[in-house]
Amino acid sequence: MPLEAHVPASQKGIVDLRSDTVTRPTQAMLQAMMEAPVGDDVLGDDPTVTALEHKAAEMLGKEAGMFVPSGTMGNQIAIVCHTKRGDSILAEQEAHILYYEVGAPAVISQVVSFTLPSDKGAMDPIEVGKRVLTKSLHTPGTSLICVENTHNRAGGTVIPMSYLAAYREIASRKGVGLHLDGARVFNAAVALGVPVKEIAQYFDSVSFCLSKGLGTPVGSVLVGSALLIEEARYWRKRLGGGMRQSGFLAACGLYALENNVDRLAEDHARAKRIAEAISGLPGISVNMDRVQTNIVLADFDRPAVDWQNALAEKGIWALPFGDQQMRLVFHMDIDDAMTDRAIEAFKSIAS
Ligand code: TLP
Repeated sequence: MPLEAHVPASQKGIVDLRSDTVTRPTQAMLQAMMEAPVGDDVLGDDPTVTALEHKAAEMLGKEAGMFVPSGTMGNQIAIVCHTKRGDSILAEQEAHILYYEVGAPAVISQVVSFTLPSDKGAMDPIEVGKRVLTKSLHTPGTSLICVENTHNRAGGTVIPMSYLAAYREIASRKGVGLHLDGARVFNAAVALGVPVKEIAQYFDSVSFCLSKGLGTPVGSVLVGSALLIEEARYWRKRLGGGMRQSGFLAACGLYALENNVDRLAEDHARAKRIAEAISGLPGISVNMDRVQTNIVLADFDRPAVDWQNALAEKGIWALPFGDQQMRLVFHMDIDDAMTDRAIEAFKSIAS
């Protein structure tokens, strides 16, 4: 199905690199949606939601899964299930759960968040071990370590498998939970050339997004033990995340898990191609070590907002990611020709 088929007229000609959340469902995905048998999922009888939850759990090697409206809800429900009020969690200092979820761990779970710096999103396991606090009359005991893979603010970087194994060893030895914000865990799996299960095996819970590189309009899945997901269902309802005929959305998720995983490699290749083409143009540099999946962080010698405006005039949309940095994100709705147009726009603005 040609791309034009699912891009509304108002968006035609725009190369939208703001996020991999901007994709529209393809005709095939819409077809899957239309054919989905549905029920009332709050009453527990939507067969398509149940099928998605089973498939997700199976792919990630966990006992159970729960469909949620967003990655934020998946992460925050995981945190509240792993912790008690007054506990602490440990996460990388620019982790999405702390940086972009508007203080939810403090508001919903009422936990203290301790942070660690990282090398490209990967916290040093030795430092993680040192920062796990034992509960005492004085200290808020650590009950959860959170990892993000791929790491968004680090530029879509993949956390090395050896680090994941080390975090697992620490979490088991110290008796704390280990959660993965795997919004883009399928990008990590494709970049490493491993089944996603191999990454998920180290974690007690994983939240992953269907609405990013996998190309669905809405939704994430939280997977973990049957016990954790049972508790998670109470929290989803409490937070207003119980949805009714959500099988229409889950059908997109099922379609994406079956059809859109391997193609993530194309997004990675395009990200690498633009990074190589623009790095070194006057006033632009890209740290190529960070270009590992579908995200490119471009550093400028002038305000990123100037670049944003100049690019927008040429039909290229992207968002500043700091005063002099811009994030370019590749996804299903960007093809080779659009990548070339973006490269040409950068070249003409830089010259
Ligand atoms: N990330 C969005 C923005 O919120 C920044 C984006 O455009 O990248 N974990 C990670 C690592 C994420 O990148 C995101 C979304 C989420 C969780 C939250 O997912 P949603 O938006 O579904 O709540």
